[in-house]
Amino acid sequence: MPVSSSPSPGYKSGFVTIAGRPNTGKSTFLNCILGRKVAIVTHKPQTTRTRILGVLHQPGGQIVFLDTPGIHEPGSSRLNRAMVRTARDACRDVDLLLFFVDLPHGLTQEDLNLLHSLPVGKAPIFLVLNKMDRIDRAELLPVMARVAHAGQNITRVFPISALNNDNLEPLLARIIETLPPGPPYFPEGQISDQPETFIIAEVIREKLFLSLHQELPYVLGVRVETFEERQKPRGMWNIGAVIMVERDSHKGIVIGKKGGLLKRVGTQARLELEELLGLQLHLNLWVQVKSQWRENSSLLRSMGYPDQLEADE
Ligand SMILES: Nc1nc2c(ncn2[C@@H]2O[C@H](COP(=O)(O)OP(=O)(O)OP(=O)(O)O)[C@@H](O)[C@H]2O)c(=O)[nH]1
Ligand SMILES: [Mg+2]
Repeated sequence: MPVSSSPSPGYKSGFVTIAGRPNTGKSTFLNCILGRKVAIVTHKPQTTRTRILGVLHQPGGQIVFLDTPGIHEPGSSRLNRAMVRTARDACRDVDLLLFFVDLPHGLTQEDLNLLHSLPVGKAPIFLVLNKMDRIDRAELLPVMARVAHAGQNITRVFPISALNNDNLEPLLARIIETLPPGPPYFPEGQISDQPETFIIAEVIREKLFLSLHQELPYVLGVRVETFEERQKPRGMWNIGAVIMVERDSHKGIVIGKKGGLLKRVGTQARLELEELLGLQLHLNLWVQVKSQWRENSSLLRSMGYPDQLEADE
């Protein structure tokens, strides 16, 4: 529902979904465009697990971005199926799709198959070739030749570097141009719709993703159990968060020798969250073994992964 029924003449607004394969830089792009971290980023695929909303307020319009989990073969877990379904569903009824491609990997057949399978209807598609800082100009030519055969409703192609904020301005200008006239959907100042407890859990998960290897990042989840201001001293907030893992052996690894890994992750998360939230924090983390947590729909919902699980039940 728009928040104002009488926007200034020429004002544009609309929903723009950011989709593509994992690790193509979708969340990096969203954070860069907003100038604020709303989505966590790691070098590992499948970092984003749910739809992340980010609102960009511009003088001439409002862009509501939906960052999505990278679309992958979902395998067997309910969490992964929900991730993929969430991403696909976020492509429906949008005003524009930004389809992200990892430029150093080229525009692969897998990218094209995925693009053709998305339920975008008649919405225009911008192909965003990200990570151009990692290739030579000459390497762009074969990719552009392939784009010509990509078909679909691709109306524009943008080589960019989300990491270096390179070439984002023309992309932004074209996005605004493409959106329909309409009033803003969100009030000035609102950047996202995620509760603080969600971003807290996500930042903790990001630090865990960065510190852990092999399958461990994928079999852990974080849920914030408490987030409250202390009576004394006021201005200090307590956060209690549980890290769920699937096996006893995982628990030991996450805690680390003499609790070292957990302590390090806790400090990294706390420092970042203090800056992000502008609060003084005391962060208490503990690890719990819950063998089937990725299959448990009520647990998944309580962790902020509510989208589209119903159809799976
Ligand atoms: N060199 C380079 N690296 C980038 C660029 N954009 C993103 N990255 C890196 O690519 C990796 C993945 O970035 P994310 O933003 O998490 O990618 P994503 O598409 O959101 O990944 P999923 O959430 O797993 O689907 C990170 O290590 C980023 O730093 C870029 O323009 N250039
Ligand atoms: Mg992401």
